[in-house]
Amino acid sequence: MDSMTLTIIKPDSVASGKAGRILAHLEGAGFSIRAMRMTRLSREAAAEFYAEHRGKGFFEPLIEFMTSGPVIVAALSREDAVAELRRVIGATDPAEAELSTVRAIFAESKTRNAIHGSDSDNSARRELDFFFSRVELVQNCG
Ligand code: 3AN
Repeated sequence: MDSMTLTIIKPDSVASGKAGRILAHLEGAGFSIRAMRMTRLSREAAAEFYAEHRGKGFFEPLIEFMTSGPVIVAALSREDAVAELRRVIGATDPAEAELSTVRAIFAESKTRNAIHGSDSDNSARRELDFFFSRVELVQNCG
């Protein structure tokens, strides 16, 4: 059965004109786009989204980067969506990401790493709720 996960096409991808190719890559990997929006994260929104990383060394650079320009947030569905998206995205550090993963192809560094994918079913639920209303998600899945 299909499940859902959340992706963010990060500011580096949008600014360098890679958003369309990344979304095409995800569709090619079997994901359906169920909801999607372009937005610019406020500092408050980014800090809340990444609350679990507060206090870590990379937190400030991460918030700085994620608020540096527009992002595209999307709800994606397919079978085993969370794990499959993580696999298709590749490792956090693009230098360690497997060939043909999104980060191996499109990312520059550990921070400017092109894309986000929820890391568990619980995170996916929280992150989908963070960006999309239940009504939006249910309507678009009918
Ligand atoms: P992922 O996006 O691979 O799930 P997370 O959720 O652990 O990674 O971290 C969130 C974001 O924080 C990453 N996408 C990356 O941009 C940044 N990040 C994580 N670890 C580091 C690190 N050691 N150095 C720099 N940035 C990091």
